[in-house]
Amino acid sequence: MPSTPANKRVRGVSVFRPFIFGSEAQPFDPEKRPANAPTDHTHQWRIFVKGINDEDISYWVKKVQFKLHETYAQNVRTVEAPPFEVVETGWGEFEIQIKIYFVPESNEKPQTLWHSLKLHPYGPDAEGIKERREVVTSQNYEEVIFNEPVEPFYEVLTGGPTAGAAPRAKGKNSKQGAIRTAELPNSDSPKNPYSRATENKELDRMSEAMKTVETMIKEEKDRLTEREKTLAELRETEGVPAATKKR
Ligand code: SLL
Repeated sequence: MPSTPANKRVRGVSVFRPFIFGSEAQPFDPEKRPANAPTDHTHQWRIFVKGINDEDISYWVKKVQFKLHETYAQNVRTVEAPPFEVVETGWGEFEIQIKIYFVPESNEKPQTLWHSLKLHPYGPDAEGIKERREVVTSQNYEEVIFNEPVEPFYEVLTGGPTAGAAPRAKGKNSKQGAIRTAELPNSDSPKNPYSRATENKELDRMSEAMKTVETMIKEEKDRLTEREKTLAELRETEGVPAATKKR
């Protein structure tokens, strides 16, 4: 059987994979500070890259490199296996560079993202959250799109051979077991806020916002027409030519 060519691209096909990246932080409980934390540290935090609903992403992510602030010893941390995360303690917020390396079959360059580590609560009830020493989460939903992936990677991504890249029935022709997809769960759960339901809510919110903007534009246009009318009337009554009129 001929082996799959390593560099042949699956033409006309894009495969996307969703993931979440972000941080969680919590102030130390004064009663139980981590024994090895330096005295100026105030928080424990975690930076992570993970699948939606904790889905395993290691079939397409080979490793993740987190570049912490230079105040940290060995500030470049590479995580070769899931969970792709770094747990640390500290006192300050900073930007973390996240570099996602894809599996070797992908033939793709690593992708770089940035995340602002948040230690302090923000938004409504920030004070309450601080007082109760609740976890501060700052995370984002992201999708990586592989345009025309090379054939071996397409197989890794989808769990099946390309077969002309046509959609196949579940399990049919599958060399590696289950067909893989990037579908979101239908509804969210306390652990996972990213679902079709949240996506639909977001779309509704956006179409509401668009309606509001359209109304605002219409009102603004009406006001402008009204002003132009007043201006024309003034010119008429004052009898001053438009070009020379001064205030
Ligand atoms: C700030 N620009 O001033 C930021 C820097 C640095 C954070 C934050 C401790 C490192 C360590 C730490 O939290 N560094 O002691 O290992 O807010």
